[in-house]
Amino acid sequence: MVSIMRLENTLVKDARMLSIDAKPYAFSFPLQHTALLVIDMQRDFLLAKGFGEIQGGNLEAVQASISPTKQLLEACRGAGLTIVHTREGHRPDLADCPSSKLVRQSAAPNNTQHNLVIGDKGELGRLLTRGEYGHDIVDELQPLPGEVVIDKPGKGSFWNTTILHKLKARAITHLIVSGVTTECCFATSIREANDRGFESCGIEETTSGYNDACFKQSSLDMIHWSQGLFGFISKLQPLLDVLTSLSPPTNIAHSTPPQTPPEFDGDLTLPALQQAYKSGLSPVTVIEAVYNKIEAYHKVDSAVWIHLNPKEAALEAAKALATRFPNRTALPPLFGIPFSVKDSIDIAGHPTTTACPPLAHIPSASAVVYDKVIEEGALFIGKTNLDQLATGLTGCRSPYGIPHSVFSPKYISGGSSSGNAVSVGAHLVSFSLATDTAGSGRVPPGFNGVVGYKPTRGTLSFRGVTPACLSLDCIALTTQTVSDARTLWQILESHDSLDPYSKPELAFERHINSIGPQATSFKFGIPPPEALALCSLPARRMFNETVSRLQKLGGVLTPIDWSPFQKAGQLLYEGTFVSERLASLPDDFLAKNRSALHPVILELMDAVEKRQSTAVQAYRDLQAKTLYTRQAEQVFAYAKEGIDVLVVPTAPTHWTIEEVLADPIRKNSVLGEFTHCGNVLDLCAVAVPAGEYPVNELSGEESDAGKLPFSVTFLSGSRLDAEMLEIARRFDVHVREG
Ligand code: TIU
Repeated sequence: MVSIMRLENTLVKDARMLSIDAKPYAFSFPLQHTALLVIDMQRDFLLAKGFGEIQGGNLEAVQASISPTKQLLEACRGAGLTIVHTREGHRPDLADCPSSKLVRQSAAPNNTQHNLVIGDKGELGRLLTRGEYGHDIVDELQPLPGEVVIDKPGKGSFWNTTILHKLKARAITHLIVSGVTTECCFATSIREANDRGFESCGIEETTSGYNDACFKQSSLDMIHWSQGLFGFISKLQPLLDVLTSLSPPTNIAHSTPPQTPPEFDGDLTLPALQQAYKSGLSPVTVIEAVYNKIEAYHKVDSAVWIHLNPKEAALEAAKALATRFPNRTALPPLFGIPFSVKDSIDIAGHPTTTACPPLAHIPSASAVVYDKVIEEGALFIGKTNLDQLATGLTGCRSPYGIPHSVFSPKYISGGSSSGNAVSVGAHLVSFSLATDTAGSGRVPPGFNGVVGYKPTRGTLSFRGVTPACLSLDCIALTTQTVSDARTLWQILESHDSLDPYSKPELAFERHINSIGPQATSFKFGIPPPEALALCSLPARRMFNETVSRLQKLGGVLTPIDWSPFQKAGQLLYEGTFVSERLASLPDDFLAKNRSALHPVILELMDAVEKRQSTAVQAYRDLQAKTLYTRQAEQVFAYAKEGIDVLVVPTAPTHWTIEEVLADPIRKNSVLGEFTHCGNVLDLCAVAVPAGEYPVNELSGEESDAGKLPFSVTFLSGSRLDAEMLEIARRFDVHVREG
């Protein structure tokens, strides 16, 4: 009973519940988890001479729905809801158009109506064809930057689209539905949403069809019939009343920028900067502040950056951005957000070193992920230090110096993405683009009090990055909060046909739990005591506290089989896979560059060569990897005993720089105990700050002042990122709010 009450309290705090009069009974929805779905408000369906006129003739009713839909859209934008627009239509080559859809209606024996079919040239362009004027949304309801637009080939919004994935990625469980036509795409979409676990409420005045007299009422009645067969139906006014009554700052999106621009308060998290920019803050002010901080931090740690973008260049970019987006109510999601980049990721015209001078070059094209964040308005600050060849978890293997933890000059920053994590942890930038092969995107964030997210491999393009171990590499995101990591993930995620390891865009997705205790309770597993024995005393204490915290958040501790995770981790360095680190380098690279390599990297690579691993051994390892991957899938299976997330300490302990320098290889391998398995088993993972402990609890030296960060990593199965991130986000918020 107590735990249910606690759960409900967390729910209420986390997600404000609103309620409106509806049929068959009041529709209650958590603001933070609700999206507005605007279906197919395209010129083709609403304007004369489009596809709709051929289909149904009477456009009066559908046109009358534009104005109420605009009211609804503005109220939802003002309340900060996720907005999703859909457009029905097909690729210009019609490859995604089934023949039935193309032919059936025009094949009717006494057809006089369907003389033009999909793809034929009409007065608004080719009918229902992507890229044509008629296919786009009417002027009044045009999407704003950052709003989701789903191009769908079917009547339903879910068939052959990424909508379910995008809604889950934003932790949406409830939908407010509008659009045309009631009998067709509106009704089909609500039925599809119902099967996927959503709670939907259709808004009467914001939907209509070509035959309202006969169909509209029955279509709506079918949705709420039998005490809510598919969902809810409400009038517009009650919803407008509740949304517009919400207090600012959620309504600030539509307020006029004040005459005096706000001061920059130093908060670099995405929502804080987005809000400040909407209120008129200049990106130039932020860039000035960022460079001042970088200069000051250089005195604390001079090993963070390998290449800083000249301040003048960053200021120019900030000014150009302000000119490119003069309308502060329609800014792209990363407008003016400062970021750093691991120096193994290419940026055209800037050197890439991978902390290995013999590999240094100036690329002519940028990595796909870099281009995407720039496209969305982010501002590049500099390239950060890393363990040479992105090989290592310590941050002590670079010819450009040893960055230290932002918590203490004695303690390591972690690697290989050392500079990334320090640049975010020291609040020099909002986020950093990193990589993760064996834990490089998780351990450094863990040692610097920030978030490190490694999406499922192949869901973000890896093109334009120097590989460490290509078949296991992936992009990782370093941020202040899980919520920021999730926002970036959604901007960056897409299939890249030129990246051979890129996964297909569409995958089977589980249903969501939108209501009841299942919506917030989850099952989690942890490593067995034998595995945790490797941890330092404070790490064990903090991990136990994490388990209690998760239980307070609705987590149910569930026993698991740890062996696939442990064995997969061992495969990475104790087997043949480490040879792949040599595979991307020229055959004679080691021999030719011995003097230019970091001594620890040289020792490692020499050891790999000396092993003379055979093809037979490599195949055995590949077979073992496949077996452990299947076994791990069972742990996360969609079954009663399956868990939602595996929770582990990000690293077993936090070494001093001195300790690592004295024993560089063994100290490094300890750090990977809980990260190595991640990419071998095709998992997703996110490292999240989980409190701090006194340095002397670890060192045993009374005189050691200060604190060190503790971090836990949430892991889940391939492509279960959305589910994992939402649990991690709730944990993150809980820790921050104490
Ligand atoms: N009525 C009709 O033909 N509609 C469609 O094809 N699409 C939508 O309803 N959007």
